[in-house]
Amino acid sequence: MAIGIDPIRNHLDLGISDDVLLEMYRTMVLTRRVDDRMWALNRQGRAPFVVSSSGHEASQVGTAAALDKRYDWALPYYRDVGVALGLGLSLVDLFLGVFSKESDPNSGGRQMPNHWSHPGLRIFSHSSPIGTQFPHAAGIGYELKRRGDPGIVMVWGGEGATSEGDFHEALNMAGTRGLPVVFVIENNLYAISVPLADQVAGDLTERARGYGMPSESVDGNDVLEVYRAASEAVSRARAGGGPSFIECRTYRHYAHTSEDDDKYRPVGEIEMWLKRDPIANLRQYLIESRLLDQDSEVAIENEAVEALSAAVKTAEAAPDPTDPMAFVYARPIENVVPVEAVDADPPGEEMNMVTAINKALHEIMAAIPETVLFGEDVADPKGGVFKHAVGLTDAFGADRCFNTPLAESSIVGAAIGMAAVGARPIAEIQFADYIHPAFNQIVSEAARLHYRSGGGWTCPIVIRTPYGGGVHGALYHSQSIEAFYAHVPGLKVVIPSTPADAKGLLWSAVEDPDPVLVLEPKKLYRLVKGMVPAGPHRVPIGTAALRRTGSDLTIIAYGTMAYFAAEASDRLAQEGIGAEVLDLRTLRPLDWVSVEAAVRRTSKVLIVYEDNQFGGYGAEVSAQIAEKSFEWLDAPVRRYATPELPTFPYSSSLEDQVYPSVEGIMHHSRLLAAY
Ligand SMILES: Cc1ncc(C[n+]2csc(CCOP(=O)(O)OP(=O)(O)O)c2C)c(N)n1
Repeated sequence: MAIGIDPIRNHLDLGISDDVLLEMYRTMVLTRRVDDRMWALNRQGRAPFVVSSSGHEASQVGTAAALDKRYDWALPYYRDVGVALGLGLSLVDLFLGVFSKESDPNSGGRQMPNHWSHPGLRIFSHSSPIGTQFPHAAGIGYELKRRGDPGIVMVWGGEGATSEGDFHEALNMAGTRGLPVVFVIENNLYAISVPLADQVAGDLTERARGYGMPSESVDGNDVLEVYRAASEAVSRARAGGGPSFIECRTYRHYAHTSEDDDKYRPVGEIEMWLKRDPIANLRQYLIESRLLDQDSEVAIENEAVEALSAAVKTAEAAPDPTDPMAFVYARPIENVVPVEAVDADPPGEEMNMVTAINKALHEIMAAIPETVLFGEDVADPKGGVFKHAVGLTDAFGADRCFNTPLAESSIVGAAIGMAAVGARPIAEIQFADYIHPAFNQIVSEAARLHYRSGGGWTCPIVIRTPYGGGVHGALYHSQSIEAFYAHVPGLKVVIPSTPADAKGLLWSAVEDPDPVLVLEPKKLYRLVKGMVPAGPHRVPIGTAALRRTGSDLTIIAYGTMAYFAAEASDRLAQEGIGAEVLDLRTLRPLDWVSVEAAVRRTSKVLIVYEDNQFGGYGAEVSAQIAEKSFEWLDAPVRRYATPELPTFPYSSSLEDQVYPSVEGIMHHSRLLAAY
């Protein structure tokens, strides 16, 4: 038999009615015609960028058809025109994306075409970094399972994506937790120009089997075979049988995108695969099954072309987006009232910072049932390496406070997915030094989600992590990472320096619709004590606190350095130097009005931070003061930070020389006061 569909097997045996099969055929034809039209529009200069889907139709339409549109969630990748159409994305919506229009439901013209997002269809926002969608799918699956939701998740990618760490982390998480996720890989033999042999050692399905899930490879050009595998996997997931992996072996007919010269495929290969065209396969089957004749075939083609022309016309005429600044944050924050009075310790019970965090987590999780806390070693009986999570698993159950595999990217990625389906995840990175594998998920995904989906999705996740030095933690338990993340629009970054603030900022972070990175100065965990109010206590994000007053200079600091600065101020007062201390508490957004008011009050500013000085957060504060408040200054802005070191050395005799100290702050303050 020249074509790929086994004539003995019948679609009815697979539970596909004649009408449904014809509908699948229609969607496959439409997908092909969309691709043709996109290429034509590109050549005419009307569509700047095309991602081609031709050849993948059976893999896409066959998998999407296995989903229950009432409940299930989908994370298609950029090539998945057939998935998007199969799930109900309208042609107009698709072309609004191609023409990057204001009403483009995917991104309001912010992302390239084919970066799908449609909350109404439960299609979660897709971005460009390869593989980042897999942990999102695991997170969605986790939350659906936890809630007993009837839905399951399907996530798609190319075979190149299976080399990314996120792919492996997500499969591992799905495997260890038995999550209802179906992983579909459309193996078209090339990742742009890189052939399969240079991409994958061994067999794709073995990769998945290693994570403890059923895994099979199917002819991706045979829509019935694809559907059979997908519906089995979907049923298994829905019945509580956990994740599955499906490799669809297929081929893309044209170049990777309109930017690709396509000069890497051997002569004859394309022609060989064209003979296995998935649409021709299904057409032949339909004809043999007497479900399609020449007239109906022509009618389906004409229908597709007419619908396309109408959609292109409507979409192209739609208004362009106008405001590039919209949607950076779901809740933009800008403090407008400067802090003038010293922040008094609130009434409450005295405790250290780590106890305050533990109590806050207990209260928050009791008050907000959507909260879920997870990370490495957080579950009872360990309760976190700093003991801040003790009792949470016992109090709220093993599904609300749980250990994850040791894989930071998927910790954050899963949080993003959980939040997409209504959870309020509190993800923990055990030490800030180990947050870097999650940089992509934090910066490219969480921080950009609201913006890139034109406000379609929020990302209310909290990422807590202990950071900073002065604890003999050496190079990999001492890092200050705030500058990397405070640089990123879309993220909020907070750092408490008192037990009350640790609780209050955490509470505000959990309730905020944007991703919030909470950096906890671990040196202060047991060093600082203070009064902490019982019950809900919120410290507004974006508002600094005045810790000390003084008219000779202002010390701007945060975290441990704010604590040190307060002590330095007390000792300087005995020398007759009045040093005001402004504790920023939030690094992004910066409480500029309070900084500006402080500059006007004292006209001299010392910025203290324990990161290395060059390019640190203090550089930004200093630059803003120089730009906006220059006339108020009586001396150059001074910075006191760590010298240019790759973090603090282990030996006390070395670390003590370079870790910023109370004496150091006093020294710099004296110089500034005398200027
Ligand atoms: C992390 C990352 N690295 C590189 C790229 C550039 N890039 C875009 S598509 C692509 C190939 C992806 O191949 P595959 O996953 O097999 O999917 P296909 O495009 O073949 O469908 C590459 C390298 C990217 N988008 N993201």
